[in-house]
Amino acid sequence: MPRRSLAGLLCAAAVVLLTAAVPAAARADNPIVQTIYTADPAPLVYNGRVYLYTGHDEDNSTWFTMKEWRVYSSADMVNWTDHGSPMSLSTFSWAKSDAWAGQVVARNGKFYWYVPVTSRATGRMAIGVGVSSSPTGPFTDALGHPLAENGEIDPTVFIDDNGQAYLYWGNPNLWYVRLNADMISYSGGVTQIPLTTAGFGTRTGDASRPTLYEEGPWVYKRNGLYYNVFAAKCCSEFIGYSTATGPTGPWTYRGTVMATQGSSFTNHPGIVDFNGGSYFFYHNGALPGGGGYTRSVAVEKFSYNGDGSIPAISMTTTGAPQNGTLNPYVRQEAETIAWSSGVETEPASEGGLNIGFLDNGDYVKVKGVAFGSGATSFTARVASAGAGGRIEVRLGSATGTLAGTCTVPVTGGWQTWTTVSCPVSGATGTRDLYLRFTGGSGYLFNVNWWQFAAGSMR
Ligand code: FUB
Repeated sequence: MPRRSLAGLLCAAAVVLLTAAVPAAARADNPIVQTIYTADPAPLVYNGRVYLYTGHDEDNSTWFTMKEWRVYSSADMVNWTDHGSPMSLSTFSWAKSDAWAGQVVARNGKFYWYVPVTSRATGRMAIGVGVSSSPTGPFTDALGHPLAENGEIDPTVFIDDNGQAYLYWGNPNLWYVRLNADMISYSGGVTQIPLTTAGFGTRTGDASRPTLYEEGPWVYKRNGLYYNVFAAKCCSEFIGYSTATGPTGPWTYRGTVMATQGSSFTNHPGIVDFNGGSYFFYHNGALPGGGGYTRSVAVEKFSYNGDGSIPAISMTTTGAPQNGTLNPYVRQEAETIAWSSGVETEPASEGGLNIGFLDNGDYVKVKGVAFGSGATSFTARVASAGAGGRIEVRLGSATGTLAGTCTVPVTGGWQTWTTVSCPVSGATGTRDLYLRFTGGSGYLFNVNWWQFAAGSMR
């Protein structure tokens, strides 16, 4: 039985096509995830890392066919660790379909994930809440029923300085409730935010929707000003924003954050500050096979203007600059990736994920690896029920300087793990690391983690 699904094969083929189309020197780091299609980014800064919550567009989708949500995290904005899918439609027994755009907020040592799904009982979109004690899950249904249900989507949650939390959502309208401190109930009624042209701009050509507001609100506060960044106009969407002096308005339309671009007719904003920089997350159709229903999340760094306004931001393939470096002398997960070609991820029997479905020539790029005065050996945790093969440790590009080669044996199972080591030389300073997987035909092996050492090999 083939291990890789047809969808997986198509996805991998798409990545290979992209690799062929992009010369090595111009290797891009946007979109953030190359192993699957992702959509609706929702970043959260917690404990020195950025956690990125996304939806998952199924391969070959011709609608927003979405069954699960995914989590990635990074300490440097370029190397992202895949944490898999800690929440899916099956988390909510009352949900039928449509694992669409949500957001996670942290409070009281817990993580609350607000998501829209279609209710099995009513057939309408409703807002559910997942809860976990870890930002990477697993998440469970906090309520066993919707928190709110009015047929509308795209929840965003903001906690004000005084502790009052607000849940906003809506398409075609815009609503909010005041959440209680438990984050899973609310006080007062569901309130509709007036969609005035002063507040949300003027849309032409659609009498039923006079303002630009479409969906995907992202509400936050900066320097005493409240921001509502949202997907505007349809279709194709652009990203616009409004500001207010209070969390419930009145809102004033402030203009465009990201103009329509990027081969997806939707876009979806998420904004955070991290280590002194500001970052704008969005989605587009940049991967091969990508489009309106096969989207990919991406990130750009930006600076607010002096008056607090947001500058116009364009999509790039280079993405945000690296914030710091990566330490190769501690265990690094193989699924920590700046860019990859032909690689997929899956749950590992030893915990976390492993990379797998590796064919000859597939590779992972890890950016800005701080080797310092030099590494002398490379160690990897590997498993193979296939052909086995070699891990080529390369620097600068997938065909760059060969610093070492580790042989991977057949271990008798795709989750039967062993540790291999090999000497390396020339890995000094801060370099982009490429782990290139070579061997015969078919799937070669899986990799769970890797680590370099300095000093003499034992
Ligand atoms: O991903 C499904 C829907 O598409 C989201 O809920 C909207 O924001 C749009 O991105």
